[in-house]
Amino acid sequence: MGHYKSNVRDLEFNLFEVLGVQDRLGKGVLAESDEETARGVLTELNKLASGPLADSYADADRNPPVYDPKTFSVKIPESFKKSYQALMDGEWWRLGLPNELGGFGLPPTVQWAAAELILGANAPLFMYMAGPSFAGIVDKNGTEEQKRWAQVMIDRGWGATMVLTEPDAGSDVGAGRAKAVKQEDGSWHIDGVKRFITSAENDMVENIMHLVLARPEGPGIETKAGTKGLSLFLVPKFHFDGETGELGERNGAFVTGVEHKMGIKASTTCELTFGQHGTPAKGWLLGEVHDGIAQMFQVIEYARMMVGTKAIATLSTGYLNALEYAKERVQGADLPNMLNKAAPRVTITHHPDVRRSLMLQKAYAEGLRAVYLYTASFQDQVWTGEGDEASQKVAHGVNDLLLPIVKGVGSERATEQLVQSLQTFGGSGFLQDYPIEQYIRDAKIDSLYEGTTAIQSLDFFFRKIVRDKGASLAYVAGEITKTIESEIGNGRLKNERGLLKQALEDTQGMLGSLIGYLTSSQEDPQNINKVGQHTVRLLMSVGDLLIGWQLIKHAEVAIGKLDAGASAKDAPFYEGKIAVASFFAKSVLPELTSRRAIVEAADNALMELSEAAF
Ligand code: ST9
Ligand code: FAD
Repeated sequence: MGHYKSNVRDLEFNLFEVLGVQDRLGKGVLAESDEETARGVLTELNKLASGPLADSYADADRNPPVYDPKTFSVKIPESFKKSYQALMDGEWWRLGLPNELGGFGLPPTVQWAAAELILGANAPLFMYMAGPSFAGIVDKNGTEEQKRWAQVMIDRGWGATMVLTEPDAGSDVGAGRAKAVKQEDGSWHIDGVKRFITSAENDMVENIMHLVLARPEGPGIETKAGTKGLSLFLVPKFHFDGETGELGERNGAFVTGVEHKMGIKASTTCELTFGQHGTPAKGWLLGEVHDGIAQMFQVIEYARMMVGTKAIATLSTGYLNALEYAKERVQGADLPNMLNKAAPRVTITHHPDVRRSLMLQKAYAEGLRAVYLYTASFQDQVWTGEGDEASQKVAHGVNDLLLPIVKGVGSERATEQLVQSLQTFGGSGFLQDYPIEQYIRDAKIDSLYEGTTAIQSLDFFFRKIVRDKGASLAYVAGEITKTIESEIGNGRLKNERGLLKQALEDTQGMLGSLIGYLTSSQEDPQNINKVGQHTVRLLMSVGDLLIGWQLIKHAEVAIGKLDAGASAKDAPFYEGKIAVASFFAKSVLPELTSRRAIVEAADNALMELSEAAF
């Protein structure tokens, strides 16, 4: 058996029993698909993920890609190449494409559910497969000529990268110094050094299209500071014939180093140097418009959803591995028999603390899955274009609001709970005999790249709540209130709904305080630092609120199924849904009350302290 333990049952529960995705299929842009197609995709991909994709997971970690500085090239381990080939042969890169570019005609909910399987089995494979999805963005924003390039990228299976970060410009992308100088032939020469660029070199694809942010320069071009002065350039590794895709000369974008790192070692993290090795790095302005940061955010939004889903996928397989181990590992006697030294030894699932930890892992794994698929259900609406202008606006807004939750909360909780999965294994978890230590190393990156958790929290508060005037948040709060005020669960979820009500009030209380500090910063600018100290706490708390809410909604569906007479195979699954909702409501949601008190009592002592005192 490979390392990857998927949870297709729970994916299908979310899609077909909770979100009712099947009702959207068979119409409009989804005309070609139905429930059977969607279930078929999950079944097929699950086989591939658990077998050929998962096969190289450990090997590519122990024998990572090797960089050759003489040729600026990278050798990917053979085992990993085999997995990648299996993914490409199945044409799974079509999943995220719109119909006109050869997509499967499935909505984002199904796309992300399918992505979870690849991401949980071997995430770097998914990242190397970025070419077609990034081609979709080139197609959407490009000139007629660039739209043809997008098709070439797809047809020839090219790789692609997103190139923002520089040594002095990480979170602060606007500090980037790479420049682009306009040439007479309409192209641009890119000059500068970018770092930490994922997939910028590998020997699995014939060409790589780099999507590069650089600051344009030249006669008649106004140079602007910050992110708004950046433009997005298409910079291929090899020049190519725009019609046939046939490769030409090497372009001057060279990988000048590959990082040695803690995890996701199969994924190359590259220093990418433009125009400094005797060959100019030629690029073309995307869509002939200077709108780089907004264009790049189309890529970033996709990538943030991917990163959150990756983290959640890893937590899920971590939990299921821990669960399997706990059911078999015999150690100690039942607590009620602790004084009887001759009492029979039991499996560790009999120990209350192991049960507590397993149930918390389950809550975050299944609760976060529910949150990312709930988020994707708004992407479905955007994808199909259904509904009037107002409901489209809501769908866009709620998706934007929830992305930092999926990415920020998903990554933080996954890392934290994967440490608990390891704990379930005792000392054995520390060994490379089990996948958990690699899961922890591989998932840690998720809270760092695509904007750190602090950046997600600032985005959440300032852009997604304050700038949105609370509209999207009010929509979601309204949905939560409907659950609180409903009679769902035939009386069985009354206590849980009460706890959810308190959690909603506590989160609203936290938000109210932060808005208060923000407003008062107009008189005392230092007050904004009170906001900055607590935005991560707010983000994590809203995350817990949403998880608690989704789990209760799931419990409602489960109660209905059990009341209607679920099969013997399904009954434990539904009972687990009710148990996990109740557990989370009783043991996590009450923590929001103390977090609210902390936010309400915020002061600036931390900010007034001298650095020397740290
Ligand atoms: C990275 C890559 O880390 C890691 C992994 C890569 C993997 C690649 C592969 C993945 C895909 C695989 C696909 C496989 C396909 C298979 C298919 C299966 C389904 N939303 O607030 P302001 C824009 S990459 C939208 O003033 P500052 C907006 O245009 C590196 N737009 O910002 C705005 O203008 P306006 C990642 C947003 O103070 C403008 O920016 N690096 C948003 O100037 C300025 O906004 C980072 O993520 C948003 N949320 O700059 C950087 N926010 O306001 C993190 C901003 O007029 N740092 N815009 O609309 C930040 O995000 C900063 O907050 C900052 C601040 C740079 C935006
Ligand atoms: P910094 O920005 O220096 O942050 C350091 C610390 O300060 C963090 O804790 C951060 O949260 C905090 N901080 C910074 N600014 C603020 C603020 N305003 N408020 C509060 N806290 C703040 N980049 C690409 O462009 N393309 C890629 O493909 C890519 N892939 C990557 C792959 C890997 C493996 C890694 C490690 C990085 C990758 N990156 C990529 C870069 C990644 O996006 C950045 O590392 C990330 O955005 C953080 O930037 P930084 O490392 O410079 O940290």
